[in-house]
Amino acid sequence: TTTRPGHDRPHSLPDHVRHLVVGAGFAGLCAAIQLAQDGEHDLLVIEKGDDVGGTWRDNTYPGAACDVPSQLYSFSFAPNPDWSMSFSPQPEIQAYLRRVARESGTLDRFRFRTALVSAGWDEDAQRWRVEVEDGSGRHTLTAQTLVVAAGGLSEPRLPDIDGIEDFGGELFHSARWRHDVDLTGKRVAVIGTGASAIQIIPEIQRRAGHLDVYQRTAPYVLPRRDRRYGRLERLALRHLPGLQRLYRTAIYWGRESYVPGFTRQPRLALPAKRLALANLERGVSDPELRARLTPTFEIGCKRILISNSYYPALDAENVEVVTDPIARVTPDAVVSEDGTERPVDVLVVATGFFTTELPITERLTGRDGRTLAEQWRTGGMEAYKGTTVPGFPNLFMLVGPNTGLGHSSMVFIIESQVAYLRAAVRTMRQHRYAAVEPTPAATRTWNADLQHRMRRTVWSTGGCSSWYLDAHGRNTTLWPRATFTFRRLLAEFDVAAYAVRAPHPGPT
Ligand code: N01
Repeated sequence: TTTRPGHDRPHSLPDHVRHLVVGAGFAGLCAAIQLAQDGEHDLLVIEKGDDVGGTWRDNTYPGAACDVPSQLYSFSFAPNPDWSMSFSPQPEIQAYLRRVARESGTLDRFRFRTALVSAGWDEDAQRWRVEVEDGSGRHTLTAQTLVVAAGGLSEPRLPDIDGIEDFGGELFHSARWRHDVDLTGKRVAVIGTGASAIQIIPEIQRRAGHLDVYQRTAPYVLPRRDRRYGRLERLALRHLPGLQRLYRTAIYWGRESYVPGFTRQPRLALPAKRLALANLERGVSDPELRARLTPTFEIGCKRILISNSYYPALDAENVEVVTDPIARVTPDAVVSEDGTERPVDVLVVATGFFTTELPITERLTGRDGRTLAEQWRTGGMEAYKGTTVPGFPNLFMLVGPNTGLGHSSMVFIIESQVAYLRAAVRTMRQHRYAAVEPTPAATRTWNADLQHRMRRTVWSTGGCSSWYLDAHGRNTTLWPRATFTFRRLLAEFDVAAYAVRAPHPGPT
């Protein structure tokens, strides 16, 4: 038996599946739906949470919304005429993903509250041996392909601050919002001023008695050109599918034509920089505070943020922006390096995620017995086309190394990667390959080219440190070229870049 002694196999978990997808966010959903559309019904999706949605299930903090317009930040195969705003709030995106999952007819292939414990490639069987854990215990199964769609921004990173573990009030990460903690009238502190924090801060400022914002680096914040879709416009979008496609295309090209340009040509970013500084000037009346909120690096080096309410919130009477570094946390206060102790009831850490040392890589063991984390420890994360990895046959990573975007829709990237996965699966069926694995040479060439391109971008030269860069200063998270180039390069499965294995004698 493949079950652990003492545990009956729940009938819902098979011994073997052809395709095992880990994660049910945008990427996992896309993979499951499109594989099923191709007739690949022997598939299973495991999800450690209790719902689909991934980041949009987890990030429920007040003010959570997407800063990419929803007409583009949605599946091309599942348009939604009902977005209420151009930049949709989190509950709407989550409802959209639930609806898409339900209507796809694939939900019976999903197992929720089921986490990946480990997955190791079995070279003899030419399969992945996978251990999962659900409410009833641990179970093993095998899979021919393993699609890791666990997200690039899914594991919260808590700040390593002296004494923080002894804090006696409420403390939580932005991605694990505690809705049971009432902030009304409380002394609240937020650590961080990234994309999450700037959405949270205006909401907290309205409720809290006092708010301290601990800023390590001031971000650039552009005005948020959001708008509500009127009734007539929504009607038109519903009945004229061509209009939705037009919106989507216009938004896509609007972003695409600007973003790749300015990452390499700082002068193209000057209008955006002026706009961000004017936004600061308009939002903050106190010149001394404005000076502290003025970024000291090139625009675009970190993610450019958008908000109309962030600066006015910081300018409010009940808010203090603390730029003196945090020295330590006591059971009831945050102490900055100048010795000032600021009492706090609730500490919100909006300090981001593990991005270059993904915890899931500790759980994946390749052909030679090394984990992916070990393989990446020396040289940093790298994959072939951001998707496949030497030593890890039949592993497909969605939102893998160098596939992230600063300022366009990750859904576009995800659909491109899923197209590549589908093409690989078709090739494997057609030629009866048991396994495909990218060659080290192809992977080296791909990454050398990426890193060469990275050297000239604002992410490397802009004078900031960001989650885009790893401990060696290499940008292993972002895609440095146009997104349509990514799509073109992944449109077909380039089997010449792969070592292929003949079918094994057992059942598939
Ligand atoms: O995290 P971040 P995030 N002491 O890593 C600070 C996406 N997203 O959750 O800049 C003090 O960007 C850190 O300071 P510094 C989006 O891709 C999208 O905000 O490193 N401060 C920074 O200010 C985004 O980029 C949406 O000096 C500490 C902040 O914490 C990504 O998620 C919305 C610290 C972390 O910022 C991550 O955003 C929200 C310490 N020890 C997020 N450690 C959309 O709208 C860290 N910081 C789509």
